[in-house]
Parts: sequence; structure tokens; C-alpha cells
Amino acid sequence: MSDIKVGIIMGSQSDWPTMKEAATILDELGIAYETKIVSAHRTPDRLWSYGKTAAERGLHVIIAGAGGAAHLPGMMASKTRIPVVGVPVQTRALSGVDSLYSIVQMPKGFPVATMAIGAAGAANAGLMAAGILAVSDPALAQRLDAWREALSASIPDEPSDD
Ligand code: RP5
Repeated sequence: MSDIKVGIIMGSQSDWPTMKEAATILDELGIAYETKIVSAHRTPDRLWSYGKTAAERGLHVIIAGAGGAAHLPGMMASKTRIPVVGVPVQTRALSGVDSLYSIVQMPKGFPVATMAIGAAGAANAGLMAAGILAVSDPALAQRLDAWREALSASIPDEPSDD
């Protein structure tokens, strides 16, 4: 079994600039991951086989980003018990509200942990995946605690004009 525990999947190459934010967080925390373009509409067979094999390949978390009619995260959640973290990609036409609504309102039984729209959501998806893995990985838990402390320490006490 591979030591890759996180899959970052996205509906299109055009989602990568957003989804890269999740990858950057995983890099910072020393978490191995794979990246794939898997589209619910354009490559449904790829979606099916990714979901079908995710558990046996050793994945622990799937981060799925899509925009517009963003069915990828929900369809992936229907195909695997592995936790799916959904990232609504910001669209030009409807600013990502379409993506958010497509991802967040799942029927009972098939959850998707839905993040904020866009880059912040993708970064938080990386942190959510890290938090899930850290439950059973004390070394990662320490790295994640340090990452959080460093972020807190970087916030100034007072605003400045600079
Ligand atoms: C979705 O359609 C993708 O997730 C992407 O956000 C959106 C637009 O895709 P492209 O037309 O840019 O390939 O499936």
C-alpha cells in the first residue's frame, strides 16, 4: 500500500490555481499527496474508478474541488467511505455561490465537509486533511500545532498604516 494518504482531485485544469493552495499546506506540513483531474461530467468513469479504489489504495482523505455545477465532491462521497472535503471553486458567472450550493447541500447519508469558496477554502481543506491525519499521527500533530502557533504569532497586536 502506498504512503500517500491524501488525494487532491479537481474537475478541471482551471481549478488547479485554487487547489494548489491545499497542496501548499500539505507540503508545508510534510504530508504526501497525489493530484488528479477527475471530472464528474467529462470523465465519469475516472471518477468511478478513483472512488472505488480509494480505500484499498490507502487514501484517508480526499480533497475535491470543482466549480459551477460542482458535482465532483458529492459524487465522490457517494462512491467511497473515505472522508471527502469539498472546495467550491470561485466562478466568473456566479462568483462561486453556484459551486458552494452544488457541494454543500448533500442528502442525509453522504456527507461532504464543505469549505469556504476559493483559495481560503482550499487552504483550509489542506488543514482539515492534516487535522484528520493528525488524530493518529503524533509527529504530524506536533507539526500542525507548530504551524498554528506560527500563524497566531504572525498576527500583529495593533493595526498599522504601513
Ligand atoms: C467544472 O467546471 C470544473 O471544476 C471547473 O471549475 C469548471 C470549468 O471548467 P473548465 O471549463 O475551465 O475546464 O467542472
